[in-house]
Amino acid sequence: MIFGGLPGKVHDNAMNHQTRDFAMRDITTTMPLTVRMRRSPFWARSHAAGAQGYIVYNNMLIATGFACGEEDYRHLKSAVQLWDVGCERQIEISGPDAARLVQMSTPRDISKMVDDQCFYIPTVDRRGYMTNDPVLLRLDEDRYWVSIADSDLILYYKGLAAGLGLDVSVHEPQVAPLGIQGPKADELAARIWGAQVKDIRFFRHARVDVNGTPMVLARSGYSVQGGYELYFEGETGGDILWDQLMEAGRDLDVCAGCPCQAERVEAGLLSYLSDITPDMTPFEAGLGRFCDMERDPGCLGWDALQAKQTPTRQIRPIEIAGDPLPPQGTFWPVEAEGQRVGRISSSCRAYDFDCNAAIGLIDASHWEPGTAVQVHTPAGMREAEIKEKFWGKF
Ligand code: THG
Repeated sequence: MIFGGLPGKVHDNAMNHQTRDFAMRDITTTMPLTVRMRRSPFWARSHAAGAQGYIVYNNMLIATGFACGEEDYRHLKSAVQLWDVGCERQIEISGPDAARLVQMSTPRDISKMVDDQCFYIPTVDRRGYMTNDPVLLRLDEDRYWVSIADSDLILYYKGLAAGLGLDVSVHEPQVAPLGIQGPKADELAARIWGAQVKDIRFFRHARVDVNGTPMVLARSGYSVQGGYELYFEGETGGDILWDQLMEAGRDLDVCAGCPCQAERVEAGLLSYLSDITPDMTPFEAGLGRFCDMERDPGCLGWDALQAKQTPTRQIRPIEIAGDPLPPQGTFWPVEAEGQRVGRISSSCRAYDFDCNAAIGLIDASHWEPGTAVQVHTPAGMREAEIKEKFWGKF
């Protein structure tokens, strides 16, 4: 059990060994309640399990932690967690022009995608600037889900569809992904859906039966510990599935969790509007490997990107010296010889590597691995070094 020290009394329910009675704890102490902060079918269970804070993402609440940062991190790396990531909204694009419309938004060639495939795609505007970094799912040749990060990308698709008179439907379906993340995720998913789910390859998906309804289960997720995302459809029944997973995974120490800042920063998983901002190209974001620049696949920003293929600043892993740092609420300036050479957008204590790991956007003059720089942190000026690679799995 990883939730030692939390307020609230233990509710030793046979269905769910880790649910605690948080009925007395009112989220309105930190956030006024309103329907505009939408909540997924898993929110009530996730909240009852002890979510300690939330941010708003795609107009939905997403938890930011359950135990202390280090406990959440160690548990994610050793067991399995259920993540209410319903805020990863789906834009469903269907109809004869669906592939064409999706392709207009990304330089990654989607023409060879197969029906059970997922692609991580940079999406760009006509000038080649990042509008989002979604996971794209191909459901069939004329039906896609664009699983978005935090921006109103749906309006771009609706605008293009209307302006160009495309034969497509663009809408946001009632779909809320549930992350099943961690090294024991395979075992847990197999207990619920059968051993064949272990054969789903990375960034592929299959249909599984969820209490009578077929739903998409993909091998993907915002961690590098392995696992799945179940694209849960509908507004009810999330609590039933949650309880089934908790019960089936009791001996695997399954717990509620959420994307873990320390684990994702040390692995170099980027976050749109933190690490990637709307003034950046995919090349600056280090996402050039997801851009097909040999010939234009039909992306509206492709010509602009051609001219921007050699960036003058780029995302880099950075190690910041010294003790653990406070949480990051602003960009921290990066300097060399008193001149600004970049910014830190995300940082963490990389517990397994006993250092402060960070994601920075660094000018070409100082981005070589081994370069010494200084970072203005709320805890004072710190020495730092550009690294060759992110730290990743331990
Ligand atoms: N899952 C789903 N939708 C999402 C996210 C998610 N939408 C928003 C946000 N997260 C998108 N961000 C990422 C970032 C990285 C990865 C997935 C989503 C990722 N990247 C691998 C990498 O970079 O090595 C693999 C990329 C690939 O090979 O295609 O997994 O978490 N549903």
